[in-house]
Amino acid sequence: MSKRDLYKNGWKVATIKSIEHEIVKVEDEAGEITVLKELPHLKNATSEFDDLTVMNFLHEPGVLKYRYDQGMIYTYSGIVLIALNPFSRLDCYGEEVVQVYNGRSKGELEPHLYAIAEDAFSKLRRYNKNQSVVISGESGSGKTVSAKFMMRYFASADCQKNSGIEEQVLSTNPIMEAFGNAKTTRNDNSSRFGKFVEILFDERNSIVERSRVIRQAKNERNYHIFYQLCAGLEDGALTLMKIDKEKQQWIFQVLAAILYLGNVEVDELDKEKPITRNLNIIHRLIGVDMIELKKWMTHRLIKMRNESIESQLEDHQVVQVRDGISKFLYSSLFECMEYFEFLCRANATRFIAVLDIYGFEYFENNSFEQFCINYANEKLQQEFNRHVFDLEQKEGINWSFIEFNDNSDCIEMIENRSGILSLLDEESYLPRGSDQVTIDNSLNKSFVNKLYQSFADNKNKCFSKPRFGGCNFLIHHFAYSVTYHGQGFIEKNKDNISEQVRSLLLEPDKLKWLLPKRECEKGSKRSLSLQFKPNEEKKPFYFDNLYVIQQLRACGILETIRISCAGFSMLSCVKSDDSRVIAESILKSVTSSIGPLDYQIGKTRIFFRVGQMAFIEKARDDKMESAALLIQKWFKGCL
Ligand code: AD9
Ligand code: MG
Repeated sequence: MSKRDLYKNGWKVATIKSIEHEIVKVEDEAGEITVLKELPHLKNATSEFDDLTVMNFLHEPGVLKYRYDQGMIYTYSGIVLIALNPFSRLDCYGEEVVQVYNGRSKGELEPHLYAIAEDAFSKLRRYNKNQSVVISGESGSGKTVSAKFMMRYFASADCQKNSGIEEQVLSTNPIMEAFGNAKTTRNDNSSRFGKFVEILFDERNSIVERSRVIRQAKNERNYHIFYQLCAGLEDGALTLMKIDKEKQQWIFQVLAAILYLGNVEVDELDKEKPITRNLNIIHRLIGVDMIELKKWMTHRLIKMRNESIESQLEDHQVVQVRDGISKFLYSSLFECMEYFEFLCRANATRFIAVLDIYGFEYFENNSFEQFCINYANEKLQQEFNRHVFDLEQKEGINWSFIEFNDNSDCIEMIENRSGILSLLDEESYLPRGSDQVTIDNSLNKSFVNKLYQSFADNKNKCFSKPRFGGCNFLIHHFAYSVTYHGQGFIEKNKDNISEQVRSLLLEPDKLKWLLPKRECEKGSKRSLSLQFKPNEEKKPFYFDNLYVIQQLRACGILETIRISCAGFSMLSCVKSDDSRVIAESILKSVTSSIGPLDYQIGKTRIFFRVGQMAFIEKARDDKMESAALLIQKWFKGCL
């Protein structure tokens, strides 16, 4: 086993032959000897764990590979469920499996998404508290598929009481995906919007990636809906969302108009030329005034103190306006679809939320879209850290301090008052903002130069200026370091259209219904602020040791396990001193089964060692049941 081999494979199984003077000799299965300067990770006696927290020797887990090779894609790691993408259709999601998990507590059965769903469902009922399931992972790792199975579980569990919900919840998925997903080089069905679905109670927030409408990277595609439109949509796909025929027709017309807008060339807009076929079709489709549209695609109004003057736009600005209109129309349409989805759900007082966002991504060329997506993932990771590490450490619990991958510096660099987003906004709204390194290198004129100045010169550890900078800059994210190409950031960030174009688009009846939410934003200018080789072919059950390790490290899985092993899994809330005393006495009363070392009382929470919480819950259920029996008996006696 050469060191190179080891590096390439992430880990290898070997036997320790000798340890002398801090030199360790190991022999691999092929009989090759390697000399190491430190003790390697020790292999666990068995790999038959379904929760990484119970392993004796904690290291990047061969357990996952062992399970994956046997077709088991789910493994617990304390409160986290790790899912490995099988890239193969599994038969473990059917209705009969839903029924098996229904009503069973987590840990009773094989790890599964349904167990997590059931856990959330039972906590919602038991504590009458809203629950959230956060799904994180790189692009293509399986978040959206998992979210859909979760929703299927909730829908069918809910079905018993509330029939019809399942059909509504699940039927909206294909439509939202048609409008919000597209092929990228990492995922044929990549989400370009973040989705926060609240089941039972309803509200959501999402932002769709707009620039895809006008431009796609090599080997990528526009939103699925455009291809479906061209291929001839099936009749009535939108009917389930209760969108009437007339509105459906308008939706298709807006989509078609976006396609025709893309065909409009700058020279067709020449003042001297007659109205072209493309503009004519756009007019027929969405009813905008052709003459006015042509005028405001090629001119802008500059307001002086007492007068306004129209000035001719340069060619590249005309293209920007044209693309801005497409992006505006598409994102309005997307918001509208969400609104319809919202309307077709029932209202309730409690919810289980499922968050499925666009996963962390990096390509050969990374631009503003990747920056926004990775920033969102950075925030999600921070939330995870806060939930799992910060919270427990702040409770003043007595365990050795565990270092974790704190990404707050990176987030601060992006979002604080003089951070990347502020600099981008500042540059975007300067009359001469430039997103290219200026030839004379005059620093303040370029966004990227401003970044170099603010972060590289100050040696911010989350930022680097590449040796051959050009317009590139490097951000060291929690998951990977990503090189961004600064060109295009400003144009994509501006993402707004002029007052004149906006009111033009709001005029026709065919568009008015589409834009109600947008109208309130009127006047406020808001900005939007490696090659990928492993399993690129999406082969079924292909396990790349190194790549899996990398992903586990990036999201701090091992640190979570260390906390759970060294310490305690949460919780239960302690509100006041009184309840603290009560909780303490309850715990003391059950110490024949739970020892004093199995829990610790923090400032606002109680922490239990792994497994103890389930024990207490079971004890409570037993007590409740016997109390119920007693009451029934007493009641019968009275009768
Ligand atoms: V992105 O961040 O939106 O680009 P996701 O959402 O993480 O990404 P997605 O859920 O779309 O990835 O999964 C990618 C592909 O992996 C799917 O199209 C399936 O082909 C495959 N996949 C993922 N999970 C499963 C699964 N549980 N069973 C079978 C799966 N195939
Ligand atoms: Mg997705």
